[in-house]
Amino acid sequence: MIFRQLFDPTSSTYTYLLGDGGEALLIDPVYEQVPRDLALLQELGLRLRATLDTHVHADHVTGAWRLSQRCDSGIALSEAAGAAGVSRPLRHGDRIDFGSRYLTVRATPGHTNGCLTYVLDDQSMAFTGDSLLIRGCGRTDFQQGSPQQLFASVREQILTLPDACLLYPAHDYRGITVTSVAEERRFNPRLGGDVDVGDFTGHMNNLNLPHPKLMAVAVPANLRCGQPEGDAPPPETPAWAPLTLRFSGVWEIEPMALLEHAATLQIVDVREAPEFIDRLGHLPGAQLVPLSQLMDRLGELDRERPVVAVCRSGVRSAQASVLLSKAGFGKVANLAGGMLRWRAEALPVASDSA
Ligand SMILES: N[C@@H](CCC(=O)N[C@@H](CS)C(=O)NCC(=O)O)C(=O)O
Ligand SMILES: [Fe+2]
Repeated sequence: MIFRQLFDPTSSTYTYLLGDGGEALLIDPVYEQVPRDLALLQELGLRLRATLDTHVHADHVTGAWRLSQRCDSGIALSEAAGAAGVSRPLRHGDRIDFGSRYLTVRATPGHTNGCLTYVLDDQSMAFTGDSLLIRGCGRTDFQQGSPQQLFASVREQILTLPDACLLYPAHDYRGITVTSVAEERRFNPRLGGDVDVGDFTGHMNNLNLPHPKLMAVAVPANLRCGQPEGDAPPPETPAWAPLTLRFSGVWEIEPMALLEHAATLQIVDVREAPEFIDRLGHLPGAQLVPLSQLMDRLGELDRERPVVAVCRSGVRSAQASVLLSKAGFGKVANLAGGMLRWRAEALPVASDSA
């Protein structure tokens, strides 16, 4: 059997590829990582049979719909999630085949009402979504979450698997990749050892976490299995630089890729004038056109050359990218993470005034 664990650094999400007999499943694919997943499937000679989400995610958009468009793959998700566009609504006890292997479905509600855990046929691995994280668990304060339900799900459906069963979560915010049933039974501070449902509920009701940054976008999008609103087909990948399409529709360029392609591009810094020469500095050769003046100064830009918009964190420049595209510029991208990431990666800066 082929097994790969893939990571999305933006949302700290793990996507899992399982393959056998030329057929593959992807568990929890991420919208922006679909080109990566397609390349891997192609290189490993696998046909994608289905994508399986462990639940309706609140922090990133699923790649399920986008992959189904490219691979004709099925879309599997808990029936209880009530999402549109699911081709295979799942229930506890269902079986999902790939090659000569299969996963069984266990309902593990509590983080959301539709959370599922997928267990490999020989019980050597299980994919727990956010029901059980490494030494932790998913929060229970939205999407019909319930600490009492989560406690029962983990104790009865996950920690009853064999000691040696490896557990693969949907996220880890510290970069730890895998755990086991024996380890979590002993060391999970919320759900292992002698903790009881009262202790657990008290803990979970006092987490006071801010909502995920993307929640307002991700939940409605995931209730459509990641299909963008409207009928527009996903745009072709531009060839002028390696770019990533964000679910918002904005193309992004990574700092290193921008450095490599800088000579052929126009770099437009959309911050205000004082920021251009403050301690962050600016990209060598950048042209200063503050966002507030952009639409009045389009004539200063070359419509034939690709434009990369830059700001402090990547938020204002994302808006600038949308405005430029709407104004008819065909080759536009946003610098991912803005000057903050550019500086964090120790790339060259200038500090002269415009
Ligand atoms: N900072 C992250 C937070 C993500 C978050 O809240 N994740 C959920 C899973 S969808 C969770 O249960 N996290 C558990 C925790 O942070 O302890 C974001 O904004 O996306
Ligand atoms: Fe989640």
